[in-house]
This record gives sequence, structure tokens and C-alpha cells, in this order.
Amino acid sequence: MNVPAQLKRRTEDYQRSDAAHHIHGFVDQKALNAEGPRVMVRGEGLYLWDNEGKRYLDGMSGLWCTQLGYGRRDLTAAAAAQMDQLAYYNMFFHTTHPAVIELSELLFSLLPAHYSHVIYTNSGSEANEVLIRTVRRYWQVVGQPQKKIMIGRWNGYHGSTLAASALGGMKFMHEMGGMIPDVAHIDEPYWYAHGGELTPAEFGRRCALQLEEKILELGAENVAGFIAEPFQGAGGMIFPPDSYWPEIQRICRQYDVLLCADEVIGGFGRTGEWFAHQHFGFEPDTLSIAKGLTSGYLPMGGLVLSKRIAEALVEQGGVFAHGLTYSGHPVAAAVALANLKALRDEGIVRQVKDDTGPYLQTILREVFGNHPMVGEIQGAGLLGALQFVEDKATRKRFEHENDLAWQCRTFGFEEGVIIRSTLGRMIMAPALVATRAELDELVDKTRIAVDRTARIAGKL
Ligand code: PXG
Repeated sequence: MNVPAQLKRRTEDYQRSDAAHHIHGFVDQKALNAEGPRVMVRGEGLYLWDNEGKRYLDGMSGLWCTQLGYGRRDLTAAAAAQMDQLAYYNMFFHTTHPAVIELSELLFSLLPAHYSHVIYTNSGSEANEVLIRTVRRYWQVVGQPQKKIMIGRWNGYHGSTLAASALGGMKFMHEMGGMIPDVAHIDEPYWYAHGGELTPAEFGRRCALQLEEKILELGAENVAGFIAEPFQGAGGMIFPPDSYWPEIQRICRQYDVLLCADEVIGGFGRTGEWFAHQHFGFEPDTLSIAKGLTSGYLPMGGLVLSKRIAEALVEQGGVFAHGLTYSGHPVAAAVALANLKALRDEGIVRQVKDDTGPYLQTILREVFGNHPMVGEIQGAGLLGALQFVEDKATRKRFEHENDLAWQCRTFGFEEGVIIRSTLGRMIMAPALVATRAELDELVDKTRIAVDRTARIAGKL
């Protein structure tokens, strides 16, 4: 008998049960229970449908992850075929399997040549957990075991587990659950908010020099690595000034501090390059990856290592005391392989670089360049951020910018578009398969949401 997997129920019914059983992420659960979450039931291409049948253009690729959009039958077919053949095996006790090997062959064919090895995880948070242990192990192996301190950035985001949130710079996360030792932070390169009278170039250098000061304060002999997102994602889609990354790279090399790029959001074509560090032109020692690796169809992440680190671990490191049950999971690996093949063979990353990326950047500037509410537009490829501002001349931000941006997001939902708000910035990161027409729709609907917000703020 052909019975649907999920019989449709009333939205209130789902909401009641959701409230009875779930603690959602980054939300006041009591308030959410009173309001009731939207119940999403279907996705196809860039579009989502909720349980009421309302359609949304998903301008955020889920949570920055559905590079190929929803409903790709080649990905579901790859998962089904792998499940039939070998649903689970692991990489423990002298075993491996073809799915993970083929994935890694393709992954390293897409990466710059100085990377050679990867440790797979199930998420970005885990990739950064693994990062801390791997980097510290590396320094032990090469005879500098006192090099343990990781430096991150205030307002950086590296995940929600204990050590990953410690690397991140969200103080409200540190306050809830505590910190781990041997982690330090420097300021974020957010010129619009903190640049004051400095030019972006001066400010970018000044922020980078904080790393040098922090290394000298802690002692270079004690610092293991510096971790940062090439552009800050969850913190507000903030692009650093051009002067920032070259200076950071110089400092890391000068003091022999490993440069660890968190590519969880920036990787897999988001900027039009395969990896965001290539867009900014620097060469990290490690890359944390997740999200777009599988287009979010199954959980998978990883820590990519440069040859320098991998060689030390392999040749001199002996037993590497780490292992996850699902590391390199065959079904996730098969989906990741199909996903990367599609991104490459259908020319999707190239299309973002040559066509849809520049197109989105152009229309964002045409539509919002003179908007009374928008002080800055940042982005590259299929990424865009709009900075709300009260007074453009002084870059004075609204006192309640967070509330305004949240309101704008709610207006977006009403208009049928999903955009993200953080502090006073509106963010978009649509699937990489977006057409020009879909990008027009994204920007048009965002414009309506921003105009409605501007009316509330007295700017229109
Ligand atoms: N690093 C970065 C840069 C991330 O953005 C993680 C690590 C953690 O990955 P996992 O797979 O453990 O979630 C992330 C996650 C948002 C938002 O609203 C962003 C993330 C997660 C949830 C919400 O922008 N990024």
C-alpha cells in the first residue's frame, strides 16, 4: 500500500508538539512557543513551502548550505545507491571504503596543491573541535609542545560545542557554559561599526596588528594558531578591508603561528571561488569545512590539512588519538561526491564567478546604493549584506538596530522571501544555482521589506 511517510497535520498541531519537545537554537524558547514556529514541509530549487502552502524564496540557502538548492534527485539517488550497497562502515581498525576515497580524490583536485589530508567530521563545530586537538598535536610532534594557545576574534563564529564556541567570540555564548583554557581573542575587522576616523585600509592594518600585539603579549613560543572566517558569516557577513588578510598572513608566518581558515560558510563556491581564502588571496594552513560540502543534504564536515601538518602527523606523530564513529560516513560521502561533481561539472561555481555573482552585486548596488536606510553594501559572489544606518554621514547606527533588522526579516517572510538579520545587517546567501530571474526576485522582495522597515524607522 502506498502510504505517505508523513500525513499532513494542522500547523497548530505541529507547533504544540514542537513546543512540548524541542529547545531550538539561539532563541527564547518561551517566546517562540507563544508565537509558534513556521513549519517547513517542502523544498524545490530555491523555494520552500510551509505547512500552510505559502511559498518562500530561500535567500539563505537554509543555513548557508544548500549550494545546489532543494530537491536534487542526483543527490538523493547517490544516497539511496550507497545505502543499498554499504549503508555504514567506518575508518577505524585498518579499514576504509570507496565512497570516502572517491570524495577525497575529488576534494583535493579542487583544492590548492599544498593541501593533502582531511579528517572528516559531522559538522562545522566538530571540525573546529578537531582543529584544536590537531594543531596542538602538530606542535607536540614537531617539538614545541608549549605552543597551545589559539587566538580567535570577537564576534567570530566557529560553532556551538564548548571548544568551538570558545574559539568564537560571541561573549553571550562564553557566559553560558564557560570557556576552555588557552584561548584568546582580538577585535573583528568591522570597519563600518568600529573604524572611526580611520580609512578602511588603515583600520584593516590596525586590526591585523592586534594579532601581532597579542602574539607578543602571550609569547610566540606559546601560540599555536589563529582562527578566523575569511569573512564573518553569522557575525553579520562582514568583509574585512583589503589590507587585512595580507598583514595577518605576514604576522602568522613571521611568528610561526598556524593560520586556520574557517571555510564552513565561505567554502564550495559561495564567493565565486571554490574557497573564500582564494577570493581574499591568502594561504591558510588548515581549512574547516562543512555545510556546502554536501549542500546540507546530509551532515558532514572536515578539517583539511596542509602537507606540512599532515606530513608531520603521519611521519612522526605515531598514533593519532582521535576518531568519530561517523567520520567519512559512506552515505554522506556519496552525497558530497555527487554534490561536488555537480558544482564542478555543471559549471555552477564558474557561473557564480562570471555571471550570477557579478549580477547580484550589481543589482544590490543599483537598488540599495542610494537607499536612505542602507549605509554600506558588502558581498561577493552570491553573498550580500546591507548595513542599516541612521545617519550616513557619521555612520551612526540605530540604537535598536537589532530589532529593526529582525522586523525587516519578518517583513521578508510576509513578502515570501527569507533573508537573515544580525545586529543591524540584512544578509543574503542564496543557493548557487540561482538564476538571474531568481536573484531579481530576491532583491525586489528584499527591497519591499527594507522599505517597510525604513517607514517604521522614519527614513521613508
Ligand atoms: N564555522 C562557521 C564559520 C559557521 O558559520 C560553524 C562553524 C558550525 O557549524 P555547525 O555545522 O556545527 O553548525 C558555523 C555554523 C547563522 C548560523 O544564523 C550560522 C551557522 C550555524 C547556525 C546559524 O548565520 N554557522
